[in-house]
Amino acid sequence: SIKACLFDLDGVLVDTAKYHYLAWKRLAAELGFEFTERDNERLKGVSRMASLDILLSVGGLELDDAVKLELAERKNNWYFDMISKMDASEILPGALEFLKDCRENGLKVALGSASKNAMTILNNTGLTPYFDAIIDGTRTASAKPDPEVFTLGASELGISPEHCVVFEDAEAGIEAARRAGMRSVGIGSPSTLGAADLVVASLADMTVARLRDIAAGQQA
Ligand code: G16
Ligand code: MG
Repeated sequence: SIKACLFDLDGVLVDTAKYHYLAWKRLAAELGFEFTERDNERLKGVSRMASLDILLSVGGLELDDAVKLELAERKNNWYFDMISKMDASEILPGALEFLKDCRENGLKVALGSASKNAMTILNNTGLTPYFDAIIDGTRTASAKPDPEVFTLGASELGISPEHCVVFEDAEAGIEAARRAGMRSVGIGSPSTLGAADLVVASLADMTVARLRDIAAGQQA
């Protein structure tokens, strides 16, 4: 049976990907090359420094660690300015309703995000009170597809992995759920998230009743 839901943040509950993209694009422009929306797809769910490495490879640049840290900080300052202006209107369709549905049905709720800015986003959008546990990029050593972020979330909730479902928009996140021994629901397209137990276009297509049907179906 399902006792807990663990949510990725960016791309599942809020659309911060567009702000990450604007900030990375600006950094690329300052470094003298173009960074397309298609390039940006490769950064989804990836940590800040790993994202920078991908961006620099697009521009054919190799820089030393001190310079890279400075560039990542510059990008994060622009990004932080943008997320500082976020409010509840930027919660993705169906997300708030599904979080409420989970709580009303007695399911535990955790966040499992790679972002070090997760608390700012949760507070500005008013989502913080919906979570029993919050695991973000400030609390983990290994990034997805390593299962750490979800394993830590489940243990903080006191629920064993086989009773957990992960909601993710990134392939690396679905793989992290699998390695954690948890079920997963992909938010997006089956072409990239085919490894998930179920794929839906958005949380607007999700209810706790439907989640329980799927879990029951898998046991049969
Ligand atoms: C998010 C985004 C990634 C971003 C990462 C780190 O992860 O999907 O694009 O690079 O966080 O973010 P920050 O620079 O704020 O620490 P998630 O796991 O919420 O999808
Ligand atoms: Mg994501």
